[in-house]
Order: sequence, then structure tokens, then C-alpha cells
Amino acid sequence: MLFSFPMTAHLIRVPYDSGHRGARMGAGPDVLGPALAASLGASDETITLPEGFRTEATAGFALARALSTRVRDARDAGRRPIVLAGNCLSSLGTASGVGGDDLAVVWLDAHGDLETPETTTSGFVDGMALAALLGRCWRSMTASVQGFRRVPGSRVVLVGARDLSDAERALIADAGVRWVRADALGALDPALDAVVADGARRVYLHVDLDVHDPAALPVNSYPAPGGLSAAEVRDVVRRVGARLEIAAAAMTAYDPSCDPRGLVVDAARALAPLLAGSA
Ligand SMILES: [Mn+2]
Repeated sequence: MLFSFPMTAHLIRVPYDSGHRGARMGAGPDVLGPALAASLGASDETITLPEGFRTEATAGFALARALSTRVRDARDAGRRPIVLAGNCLSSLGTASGVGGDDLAVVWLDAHGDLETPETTTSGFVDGMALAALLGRCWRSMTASVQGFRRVPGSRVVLVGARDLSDAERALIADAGVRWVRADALGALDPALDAVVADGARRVYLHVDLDVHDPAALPVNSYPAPGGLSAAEVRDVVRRVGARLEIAAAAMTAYDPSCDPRGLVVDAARALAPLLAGSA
């Protein structure tokens, strides 16, 4: 492997969903954090917001701003940040904290997170996270995140997405996002080659855990049939890590109330060393 130098992982928990601490997917980080810190031997911190009323978008971007600083600090200390977040909007903070002009994004998710305020029918800001990272929406808010720079579509590989609106499919085509379907994972290697040819050397590796097939791993209340097995997710991460330095990674969107047997925790524990570069 090209980038196998030892780097201790640092876990950063962001235990919020839509600004609500510990609710729904906001409960996932506090279940995953202790399990992974022990198995990785990693340090662990939690980002919190002061008490008080705030809107979903206000909270989401406040967390992204805090996360950007923590990610940068962890990297400056020689550690690889592994973010455990309720929402995918955390990606804005993580990618901004890594910074640089050689960054690719590999995004595993059942969904595209490519809606914009003009196309969303749910109003869920999290469903716009990747569109915001591409610079397609929320531009005054992303500008408030230290180190933010939009990632060009040619540097983005979307893996395993299958629950996509027409608007999201149109944005994939318009932005030139490289879409690797769950039933055609062989397309990953050519997509990664193209990203490297485009100048990327490092990657932010985003794993929305609902990329897994919900028949095997019940991750949250947004199931989409036809996802990846846990072994396929690990293989994707191995193949990404063989071509690009994993600068930071995330596991998101785990709602423990959907997973009474803790199957997702076991899968996350098996995946974490690959994200951390310690496998
Ligand atoms: Mn997502």
C-alpha cells in the first residue's frame, strides 16, 4: 500500500440530528464512539453546541464550523480524524478542516444528498450535504466554514447510491460526479483512476452507514433496498486507500433504535481500522 505510514486515529463525535442532540441518528455517535475508541486505541472527543433554540441549518453549520477546527487540530497533531456524526452535513466541516487543492471525496451512501433548496421536497438539510460540498447551494453558509472550498464534481465518487430523485440524477450528470452503482462496483477502480488523473492525491472518505443493504444491516429510518454488504464496503475502502491517502473519514447516520441487535456496531468495528489506516 502506498500510504501505510502509521497515524493514530482521533475520533470526533458529533451527536446531533437536525440540531437535536442524541435524537434519532444523533444517538449513533455515542454508541459507536466507545466501541471504536476501545478497538482502535484511539483518542476521542465530542463536539457540542450550547443549550438553546436554533434552526436546523443554524445548528448544522455551527457544528460544521466547530468540526473544521477540530479536524485541522487533529491533523496538525499527526492524527487521522475519524468523524462519527448523526448527519452527513458534517462532511462540510471535515473536508474544510482537511483543506488543500488535492482533495477528492469518495461518498458511500444509499442516497445522493444532492438535493438543493430548490429541488428538495422533504426540507431535510442533510439531503443537500453533497450538493453544498460541490458548491451548488447554501453558499453563504459554507463560506462561514473555515477552510471551505468547493470540490469539483470530477473529484467526487458517489458509491452505492440508489435512492435518487430526478433532480439529483441531473445534478450528477451536470457536475460530472462519478457514480458507482451498488451492483457495479467494478466501476470503482476506473473512477478512482480518473480522480487521480484529475490531480487528487488525498481523499475525504465519507461512509453514510445506510449504504449497507438494509436487509442485512438496519442503519436508520431511510432504508433503500439493494445496498452493499459489509464486506463490500470494506473492500471499497481498501481500494480507495490503495490509491489515495485517506486524510479524514466519517461514519454517519446510524440510528441505534433501528438496530436492536447491534449488528451495525459490529460492522463499524470491522470497518474502522481500514478507515484509520491501522488494518
Ligand atoms: Mn447521507
